Amino acid sequence: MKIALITGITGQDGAYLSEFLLNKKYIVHGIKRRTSQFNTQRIDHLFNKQKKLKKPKFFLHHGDLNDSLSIQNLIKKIKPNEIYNLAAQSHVAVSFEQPEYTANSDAIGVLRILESVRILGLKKTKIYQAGTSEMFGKVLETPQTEKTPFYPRSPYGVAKVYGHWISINYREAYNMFVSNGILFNHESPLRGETFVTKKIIQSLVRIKLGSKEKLVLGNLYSKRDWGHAKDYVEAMWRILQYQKPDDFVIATGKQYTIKQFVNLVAKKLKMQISWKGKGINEKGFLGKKNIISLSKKYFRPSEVDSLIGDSSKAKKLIKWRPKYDIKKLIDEMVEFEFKNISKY
Ligand code: NAP
Ligand code: F7E
Repeated sequence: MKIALITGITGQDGAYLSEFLLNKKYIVHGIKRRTSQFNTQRIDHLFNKQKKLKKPKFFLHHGDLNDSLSIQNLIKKIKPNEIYNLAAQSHVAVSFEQPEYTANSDAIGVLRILESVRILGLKKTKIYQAGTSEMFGKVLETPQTEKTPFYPRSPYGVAKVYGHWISINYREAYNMFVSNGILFNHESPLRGETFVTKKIIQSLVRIKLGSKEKLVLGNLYSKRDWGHAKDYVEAMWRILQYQKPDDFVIATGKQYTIKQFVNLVAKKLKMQISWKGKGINEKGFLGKKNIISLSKKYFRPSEVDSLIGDSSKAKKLIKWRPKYDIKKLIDEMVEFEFKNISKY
């Protein structure tokens, strides 16, 4: 029975990956942070189900990527076959406000895991590092592949570039099995509420149900390649099952602007939105009612304008195929909101 350790288990991907690995009969350990209120909502259903079994296979431990000792002690105790390093301060806009914290967890945190595995001499432990399309930033090539040079545009992107290269360095210097996934944006009903897809869907569903609120956004014209987290965690697992450590781009190969995403959600909700005005004064109307406006608050000091990935390598070598397209993703996210939003 394989043992997996997931950092960032309380996040979107951590929840989907836990479920995926439990279904594959793994014993799953996860690192969660101590918080003043419960932060395990995304995985409680898995935990409660496992708790009732004679031999539960799901365990949570307190720890933090910014605390070397907690990481090293846990790895020593668990001796995992596979480590999925998903923990990160993952919000790009927040990384401009907390650059040092972001670097500590998203860059040096990776080093802490690699060093722990190296010092402990766990030669068979495989490590997955959660890399991101944000490393391509101001893109130097379109579409982006494993060979496209990086040009990060945020403290988050810069920290992840360190994580990427230190993983390759440990692979080459110490012959460790360390693989990088370079994952493009992936969303789901479990997506954090401050990321743009979830924010748009939650707000438009509330407006559809009669809320008087306004949806306030930033840049409507950046383009993203959006997939579903369920497909992407399967890619993480496939990456570690590949015969050798390697790096893989995971993307759908299709891109949409934020405005197109809003229009697709509105279409699903049967809301006819018309757009008027330019620049920061651009507004979205439902009939005569202004329901969408822009605020400088949500623009970033430096933006990533356009991302679109080419996953040919993953398709060929690890046989990864996404099952969701943007329509299916939006359908699932919208339906989830209707089920979970009761009253406004
Ligand atoms: P997420 O929902 O924001 O989850 C991040 C997780 O990391 C949470 O469990 C969080 O704990 C934990 N965490 C944050 N800082 C930590 C620290 N210092 N020590 C320990 N745990 C910490 O992110 P996600 O969307 O699941 O993404 C998973 C990983 O993939 C991240 O590394 C992200 O940067 C990367 N990634 C994401 C995407 C995407 O589109 N989703 C694309 C490419 C790469 P709390 O619950 O306590 O906050
Ligand atoms: O922004 C624009 C914003 O915050 C997408 C993380 O998972 O994916 C994610 O990073 C775009 C940007 O995701 C709002 O300016 C407009 O151009 O949903 P997001 P992200 O920055 O692409 C990558 C791959 C990761 O690795 C990250 O961890 O939408 N935008 N208006 C807005 N964005 C937000 N959040 N809020 C707005 O109101």
